[in-house]
Formats: sequence, structure tokens, C-alpha cells
Amino acid sequence: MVIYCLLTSVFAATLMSGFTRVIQDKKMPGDHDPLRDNWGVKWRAFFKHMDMNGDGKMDENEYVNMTAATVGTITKSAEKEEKMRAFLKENWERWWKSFMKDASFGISADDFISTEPKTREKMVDIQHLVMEVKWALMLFELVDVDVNDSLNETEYGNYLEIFRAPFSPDIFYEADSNSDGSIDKSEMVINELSWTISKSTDGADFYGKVL
Ligand SMILES: [Ca+2]
Ligand SMILES: [Ca+2]
Repeated sequence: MVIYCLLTSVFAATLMSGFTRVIQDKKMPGDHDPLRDNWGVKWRAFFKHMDMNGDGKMDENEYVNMTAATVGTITKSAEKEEKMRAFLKENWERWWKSFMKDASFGISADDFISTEPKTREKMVDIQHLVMEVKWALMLFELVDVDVNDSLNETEYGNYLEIFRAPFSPDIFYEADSNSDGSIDKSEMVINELSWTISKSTDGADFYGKVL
């Protein structure tokens, strides 16, 4: 219920607030090229982050176990590591597995991007959007060490480290849509949903600098 309320309020905020203006103010290279498939560029970058052994695919072990282990190392919390592992396993079963072309291997960026129209259709299903919101909030809570419902630069840097992406003040500035010097949950969720769904460069650096 909380997730649905948040989802509704995030969409309302996206439509009604100055979010569009903020995003427009933060245009990035590539925005001017209408033929560029930024959605594909963003997802290709995600797969690169997740493909830890460099074989060109994201497999279950990388997505579930290795990512959970990274969270454990960064947060120094076995409890958070296990919570993340269970969550990742659920996401893998419910979402990622459907993109596997061969049961014994992982998913390549091409496997995912080549079905773009179908994939994007599945992505805007409400159940999937709820999963995306949960993902953004889970990542937020893992790194919000002082539990003040906001991420400072150090905490955001730890979040990026989960995806092996270096922190930069630019990335923090882009994520901080209202420019108040910290990342709150709605900024995290809006950026994540933009990254996931938008064909523009909105939210492009959610998992680290890509453009
Ligand atoms: Ca915090
Ligand atoms: Ca902010």
C-alpha cells in the first residue's frame, strides 16, 4: 500500500512540480540527437556494471550472490547482505529470468535490448513499476547509514559502489533534482523510474556516468 501511495505521489510530483524543468535544465550530451537510442545506451551500461566476470552476460550468480556480497562489504552488515540477497533472488525469478534465452547462461545486453518494444511494454505494467520502486527504496535504505531519510555524498558514493561506479560531484548534482544538497527518497525513485523507462537521457547516470 505504501508503495502504491508513493508511486502515485511520485507520478503526481513528476507531472505537477518543476521536475520537468529541472531535468531540462540538466541536459546532457546526446540529448540533441533524436535518433540516439538512449534507452539502449542506459541498459547496455547496466549490463556492463553487472557483468562482473566480463563474459558479456549478467548471470544469476552475478546478479544475486555477487551483488549481495558487494552490499555486505560496503555496508559491513551481514543482515543487509542477506536482505539484499533475498530481494535480488526474487527479482531474478520474477523478472530477469524471463529474458534468458538459454537456461544455463545469463542475459546479454542484446538479449534484453533486442526486444525493446516488448520489454518497454512489460516495464510500464503496474506490478513491474512497484518492483522498480521497491528496488530504488531498497538501495536507498541499504546506504542511508544514519537513517535520516536522505543520502549525503558519502552515502550516495556507497550506493554507486554497489554498481562499481565511481562517485563524482556531477552525478550527485544530477540526482539531487531539487538542489538541496541531499538525495531524498522521491528523487531516488524518480531518477530510477526515468532511467528504467525513458528513451531520453533522463536519469541516465543512475548507475554511474554513462553519457
Ligand atoms: Ca543519510
Ligand atoms: Ca535533493
